[in-house]
Amino acid sequence: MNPILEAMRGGLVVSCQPVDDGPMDRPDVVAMMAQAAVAGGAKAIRIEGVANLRAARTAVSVPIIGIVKADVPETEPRITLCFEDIEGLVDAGADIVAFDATDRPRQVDRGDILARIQDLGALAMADCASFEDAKWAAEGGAAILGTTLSGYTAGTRSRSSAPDLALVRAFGGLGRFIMAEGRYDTPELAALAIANGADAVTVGSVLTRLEVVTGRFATAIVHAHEPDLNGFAIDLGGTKTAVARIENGQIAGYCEERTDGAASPEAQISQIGDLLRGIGYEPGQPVAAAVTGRVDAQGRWHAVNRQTLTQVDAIPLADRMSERLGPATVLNDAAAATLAEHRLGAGKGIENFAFITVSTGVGGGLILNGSLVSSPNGMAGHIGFTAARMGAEHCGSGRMGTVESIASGGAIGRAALRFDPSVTDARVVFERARTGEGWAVNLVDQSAAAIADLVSDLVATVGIDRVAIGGSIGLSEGYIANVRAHVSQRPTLFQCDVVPATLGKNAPLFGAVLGRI
Ligand code: BMX
Repeated sequence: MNPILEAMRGGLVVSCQPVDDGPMDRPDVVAMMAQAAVAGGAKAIRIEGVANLRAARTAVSVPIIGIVKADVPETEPRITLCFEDIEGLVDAGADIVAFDATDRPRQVDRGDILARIQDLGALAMADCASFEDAKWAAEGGAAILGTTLSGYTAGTRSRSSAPDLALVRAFGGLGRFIMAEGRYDTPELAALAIANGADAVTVGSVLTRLEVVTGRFATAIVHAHEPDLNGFAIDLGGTKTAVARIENGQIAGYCEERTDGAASPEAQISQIGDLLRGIGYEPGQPVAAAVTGRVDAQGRWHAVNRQTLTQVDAIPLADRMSERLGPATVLNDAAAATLAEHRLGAGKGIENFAFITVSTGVGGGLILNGSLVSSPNGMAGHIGFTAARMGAEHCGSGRMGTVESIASGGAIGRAALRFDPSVTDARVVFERARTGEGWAVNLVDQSAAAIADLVSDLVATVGIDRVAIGGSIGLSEGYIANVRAHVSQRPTLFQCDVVPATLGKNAPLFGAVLGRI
């Protein structure tokens, strides 16, 4: 049993690395940081630079992991790249020397670096970005395998900003001391690393980079009046299913796939689970979902348009998602988008506001006197199922002549088949309309006219002041101008502001998270 490893096992390692060239970037300050960290319970410290390490060595007796960072032209690796640095660190008192163990090209081969560390009698810690790096290092005799570089190399940059717990688990089979390192910036995440099999956890910036931590607080305060937009969001629409990781109101991770409307709810949840894992989701974390279809007060999910989703009827979706993913909230996609456009987008500051999505279906949501209109049966806002003057078809809801049956992407695509059986979907109709093909121009115009009627109906029904239009059809080029032209032909009393939604395809994702608050 190596006493240095045993001294660290199950413990916290603090990386005392002040911001480069910052006011705290001095050996004496680093030594004080090390002392403070040990006083706070750190079992070891990680230090960058020979001078810093020499100073810290005199201040603490716990194991010290030493590195030297260097920016070498045309070289991606930065951590402990040459023999002189290793010798300097060991001479200064490092017990462990960490080095870049990735297989990226550099002047001194990583195998020679590893051997030199061992020759000098120090323990070698391999800073890895992948399982392959760790396997190579373990076979070379490295004592410690660190997940340090996951997310910081070209091949791993896309990985989420969450800590790479999967890599910690993967190192489990290599029979070496596992150091979880990289983005463990809360006590909960550090504990999660140990729970996932790490022998110790290294934490840096959030403990020793005052500028960085201050910046996070300062940013949070600047955004204090803005809603806390963080979390994993889901948008299950009639055509696409998207997931996103939202961090401080920004989409930090995103991916989407086609929705299979004929799939079972279980299969939908599995697809969502796979997509979420792709953006760093860990089972048990909360999710906020926006879904096409109505969601009643008991959290049950029902398709109104049974052509869009064929197997969705009274599904306790929030419960199912909570069982299979994490604590879940669910609301209708258009209602979610309405919330987002009202709080963050085109409806900001408007007390009586409506959002209409013209996409696979025609959905919507109403804000009256500043609040989202909802109903126990989940039907409130399903304005796509109101009657349209020109409607002559059934839509999947079973009702005849609805706005959805004439204006939605699904309806436009189906109607086009009468004119050209080769047309695949509404996008093709819009392309053909742009080239001036009469039948296509008419279908698009009919859709816009039906939406214009809907706008006037909303003014007549609830006195709406502004309508924002979104969705793949609604935001396509020239569509809103077309709607506005039709609205302007109505008596002024039945007109209102018609604007494009500003959050685009992300509106339901932001709204899902807002709907949770
Ligand atoms: C339909 C209805 C609404 C939905 C709207 C937009 C179903 C399955 N959906 O009117 O609940 O909000 O479509 O949905 O009945 P999307 O699929 O076009 O985003």
